Amino acid sequence: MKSAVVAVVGRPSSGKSTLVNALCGGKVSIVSPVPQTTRNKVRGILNAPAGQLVFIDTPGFHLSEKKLNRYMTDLVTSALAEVDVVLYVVDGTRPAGDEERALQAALRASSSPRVVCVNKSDSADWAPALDALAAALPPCIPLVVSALKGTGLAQLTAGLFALSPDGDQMYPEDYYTDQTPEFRIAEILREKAILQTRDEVPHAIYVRLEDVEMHDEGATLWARGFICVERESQQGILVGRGGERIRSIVADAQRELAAIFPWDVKLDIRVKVDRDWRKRDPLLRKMIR
Ligand SMILES: Nc1nc2c(ncn2[C@@H]2O[C@H](COP(=O)(O)OP(=O)(O)OP(=O)(O)O)[C@@H](O)[C@H]2O)c(=O)[nH]1
Ligand SMILES: [Mg+2]
Repeated sequence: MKSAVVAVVGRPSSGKSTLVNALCGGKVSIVSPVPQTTRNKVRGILNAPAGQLVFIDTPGFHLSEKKLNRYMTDLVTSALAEVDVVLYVVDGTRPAGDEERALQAALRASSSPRVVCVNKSDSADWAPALDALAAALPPCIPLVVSALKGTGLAQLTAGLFALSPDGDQMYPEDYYTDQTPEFRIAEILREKAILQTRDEVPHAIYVRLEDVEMHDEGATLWARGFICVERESQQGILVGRGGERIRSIVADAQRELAAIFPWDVKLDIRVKVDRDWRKRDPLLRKMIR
């Protein structure tokens, strides 16, 4: 049996989380068109006859002096150092810029074996990305996948197992993630809030749950907490006219969570201002890991 921890890295919005979800056969990590959606090391598990792969989805590698981004980039760098195999995901629809080159430099410095894939092969012209990659990271032969359509995944999995050491499985076979219910509730709420807002608002959101309890003799999972934003104007947007938007966000989240968990899910969520939270080290240290 093969067994490996695989760090999934790439620029923001290259499709890392979509790919991890497709590989693990369940919703492991939240997805949106907004860059910097993933903020944590999110684990997803793939069980196959060949063995077990534990994926660590990571935040998009983004060069920025902002505190939150620095914490997230450090997380990517630390993930590169602690895994058996690296899966580098390139967005085939976008030309490589300084950021892609900086990440490639970090990959060249890492001693972990890697698989490179060009994603989004279902759209646009991705062939130039292949040549650029082969030149930047020799001797790699990039694989071509579409995380959205699920194509190329068998070759990708085979390539990862080929580089994986022998070993016992790290998680029971029926697990596809090791996340706590609290983390999954907070993340899915954040995804629904991101999907219903625009511009700077998605980046200003975080979710803080105060209580998570079982009710109705174990039939209902109940959670109370806050969607936090940085300013009153953002609070107004998230609440919406007469509370319309927050109700819609909570309804979307409850629907998805009820499909994930074997319980009915009830959320009691308010919108709150936590001014300049993205500049506070103690909060970021707790949140970004
Ligand atoms: N056309 C196409 N779109 C894709 C594919 N994979 C992902 N996307 C889209 O790309 C956007 C970003 O996807 P994510 O999976 O959130 O990307 P990510 O790399 O995890 O992004 P960050 O967490 O922000 O770094 C979403 O709108 C996805 O639907 C693909 O194979 N084809
Ligand atoms: Mg992501």
